Amino acid sequence: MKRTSARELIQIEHTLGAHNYKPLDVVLTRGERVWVWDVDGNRYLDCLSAYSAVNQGHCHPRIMAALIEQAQKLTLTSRAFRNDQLGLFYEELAALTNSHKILPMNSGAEAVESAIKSVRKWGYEVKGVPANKAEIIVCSDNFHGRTLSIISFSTDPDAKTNFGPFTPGFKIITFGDADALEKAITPNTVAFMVEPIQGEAGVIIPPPGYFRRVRDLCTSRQVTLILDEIQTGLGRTGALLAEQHEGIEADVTLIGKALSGGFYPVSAVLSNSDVLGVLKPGQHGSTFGGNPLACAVSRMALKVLVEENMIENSATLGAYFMEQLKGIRSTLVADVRGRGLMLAVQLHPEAGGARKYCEALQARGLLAKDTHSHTIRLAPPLVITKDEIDWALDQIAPVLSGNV
Ligand code: IF1
Repeated sequence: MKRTSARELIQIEHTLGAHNYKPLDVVLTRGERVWVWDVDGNRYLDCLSAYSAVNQGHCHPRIMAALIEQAQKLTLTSRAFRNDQLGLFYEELAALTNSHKILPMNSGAEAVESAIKSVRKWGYEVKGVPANKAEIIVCSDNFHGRTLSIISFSTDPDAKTNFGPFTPGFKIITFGDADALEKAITPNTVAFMVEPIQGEAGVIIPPPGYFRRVRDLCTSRQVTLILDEIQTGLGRTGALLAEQHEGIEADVTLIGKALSGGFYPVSAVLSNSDVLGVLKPGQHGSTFGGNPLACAVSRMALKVLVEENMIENSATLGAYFMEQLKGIRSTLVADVRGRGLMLAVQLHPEAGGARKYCEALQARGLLAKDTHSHTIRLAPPLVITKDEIDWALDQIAPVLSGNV
């Protein structure tokens, strides 16, 4: 069978594809655990994990087996009928996350949009906010997805410019400033939606005690606390949910990405009974939401995450990785930060931008993504071993020492 070369495949993508990404010119064809291979047989350590959708490692055999077994039985019924996987998915996910109600969706953005709709409805029907006056508070430098309502409250010009007119009803405050939240809350505020750690903004860690105060403010002012754990959740930060580092529980938690181990788009809104309890038949839905294939894959993705100690591995080896990164002597590095295996190396502007260092790492067999120009994100699958981290460090150290 004729093999299409990397150059030909890149050219086809350039000609026929919308240019909404600027990917590294590496054409991947196979993945296993932390390793991926390109069409020319070169091996790379994946330090992006598909933006934390492949926490369990590429093509995890047990999740693959669950996918194949379910795909041979029943893939989709719509929610007009019931299936034998959804209830079990609910039961196992609710037990793992201490949730009382679950809404299954597909993409992360759909989970975010579903939470916005539900919490507005809760505001009108339970809290008593006047019609169409609901306010949701979000943070600057947020990333919650790419749909029109979500980019309506983005502060990133690239994500927002020339997509108007926008959805009203959102207030923007500074991340990490609990006083700003207290000032922004009004009687019409129905929710505060925030990432526990801001991912796309460059792995921004909140100040100690911030989320404790946020939790108390939301409770005392009857404001729903929505934590977007689509990227931070499911072991990425060294805990099942990043909120656990803060010692709090959200009222509504959003998960996605690794909920399927990278095999299938699956997301979910996890809630106390109040918020999702407002949804009645016909008021919300999705063709693929809660389908048996998604549920079977997710059940196994959660099972292996816990049974194979990936969360503990993320905590232990994430701390080791960060300690070793901080030990690299480099005039280029302004900061090293993160939690668990959600790490970032921020370069000084004089370094000339993170992209060229990612390209240098690619040449050494390590795939990483830059964000916000000067930051290299490092987020390998949670199954990584210490030896593989040491190998990664052997590639990163010389690159950060300026030999690019
Ligand atoms: C892209 C990064 C971006 C997310 C959080 C919701 C969503 C995401 C915290 C939406 C998705 C992805 C989207 C992808 C690149 C990546 C990303 F932060 F992970 F790096 F963009 F900021 N909440 N993040 O991180 O989930 O609808 O994509 O399933 O759009 O370029 P989705």
